[in-house]
Amino acid sequence: MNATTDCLFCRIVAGDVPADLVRATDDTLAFRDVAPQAPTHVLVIPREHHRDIAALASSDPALAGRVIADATQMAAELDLAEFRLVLNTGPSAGQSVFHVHAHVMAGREFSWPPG
Ligand code: DGP
Repeated sequence: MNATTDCLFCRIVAGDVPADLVRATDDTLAFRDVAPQAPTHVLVIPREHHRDIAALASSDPALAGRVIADATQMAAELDLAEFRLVLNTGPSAGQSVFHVHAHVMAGREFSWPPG
């Protein structure tokens, strides 16, 4: 796969696909999910292409840490006292876009176990 042209989230990073940006750092972007599953639903991604959190944590654990740190920092900036943080990893776990992303969801009650 050519990450820059074939990956939807790489195209968002490149500015070729529009996104409702919430936060940007040198390493990560946070933007609103196009199909929100909660009143607040933001995706946090590394700018660099990695397929999923397992691939990212194995090739660059420091960047994996920054994705999580930036997700929690973004939640604090949005005044989200409580939130759900989800990284679907693989199709059977619900991953549909294969550029690692952390879902930050808040503003409603969440059930457990997740479906
Ligand atoms: P997952 O199923 O965990 O891979 O989550 C992918 C999420 O990406 C899903 O919640 C919908 C969201 N999404 C898909 N296409 C777009 C898009 O073009 N823009 C934005 N902002 N979100 C998208």
